[in-house]
Amino acid sequence: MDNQEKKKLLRMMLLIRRFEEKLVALSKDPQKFGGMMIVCTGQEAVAAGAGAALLPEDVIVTNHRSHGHLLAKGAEPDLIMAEIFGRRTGYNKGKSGTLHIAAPEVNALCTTTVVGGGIPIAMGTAFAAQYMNKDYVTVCFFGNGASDEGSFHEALNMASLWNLPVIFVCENNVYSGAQRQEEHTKVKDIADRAVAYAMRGEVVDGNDALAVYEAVQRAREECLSGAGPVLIECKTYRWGGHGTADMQLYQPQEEIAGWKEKCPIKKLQADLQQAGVLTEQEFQQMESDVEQIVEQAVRFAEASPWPEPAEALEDVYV
Ligand SMILES: Cc1ncc(C[n+]2csc(CCOP(=O)(O)OP(=O)(O)O)c2C)c(N)n1
Repeated sequence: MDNQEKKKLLRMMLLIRRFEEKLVALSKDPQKFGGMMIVCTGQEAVAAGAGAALLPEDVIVTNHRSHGHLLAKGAEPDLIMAEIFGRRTGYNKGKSGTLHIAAPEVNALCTTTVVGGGIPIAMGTAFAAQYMNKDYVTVCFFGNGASDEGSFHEALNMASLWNLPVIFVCENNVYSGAQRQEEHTKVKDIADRAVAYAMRGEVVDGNDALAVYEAVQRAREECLSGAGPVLIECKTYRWGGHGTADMQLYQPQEEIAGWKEKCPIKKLQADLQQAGVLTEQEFQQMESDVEQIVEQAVRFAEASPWPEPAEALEDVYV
């Protein structure tokens, strides 16, 4: 990755951070949308690093913590925000809201909140690529909790059996809802589960955007050469609760503070500044650019029309 691309990576993490912070603020105002928001604050390096390693034709399948994945895949902040606001101009005409956004324009095919539900779907899109002889990979994002679901094991087994071009990216943020990892499995590294399916597994520092980028890029090459699939476990941390309604009583304050010290944005910013690649002024410009993008997205969403009730009957199968 050259220096310009590294700066883009940092900018993407900042955009995700500000986008999510805005949603948290808006969710406290019942006049806006007054519901629970599920955000990825603290985990930005996974979305940004993986997104930077992908090409437009690559597909992503994501889960309930999806906004960062969508932004990093190139989805438009305005259209994501309008969708979250339930407006007709949103990616799914206001029918998805925050939790089911699909942006086929950028091959973000599916957000599913069924924990583990996206994993077999990703296997399916990878099978389609292989069957149609197309050179794209599928990246599936899911949490550590999802790796306990039957769907994870069935999909990994079949993906391995058929050498499918799919990269399973487990975002291990320590928790699943209010449960810590050790309360739901004895397995320490989710990446070890790859061994059971004769697949390559790798643990990556999920707060190091460059490390995630390199791991996903490597896995992408393997997949395209027919040596996939790959399971990548990104060790990271969820700074907030499961959602904004969660009071985080089960998350020790010192644990949160310790992980904030390892902020993925601060890390890359410091690395680039120390290397003389980024000036303080450039960083501040980046901050102000992404803040404007987020403010513009909110303005766009708020100015957009609501769908008409009859539109609920459009775009349905039956
Ligand atoms: C099949 C299923 N079971 C339970 C839930 C409720 N639920 C939503 S998110 C969540 C926690 C998922 O944890 P993890 O997969 O680790 O992802 P994280 O939220 O930590 O990103 C649960 C249990 C669900 N949506 N689907």
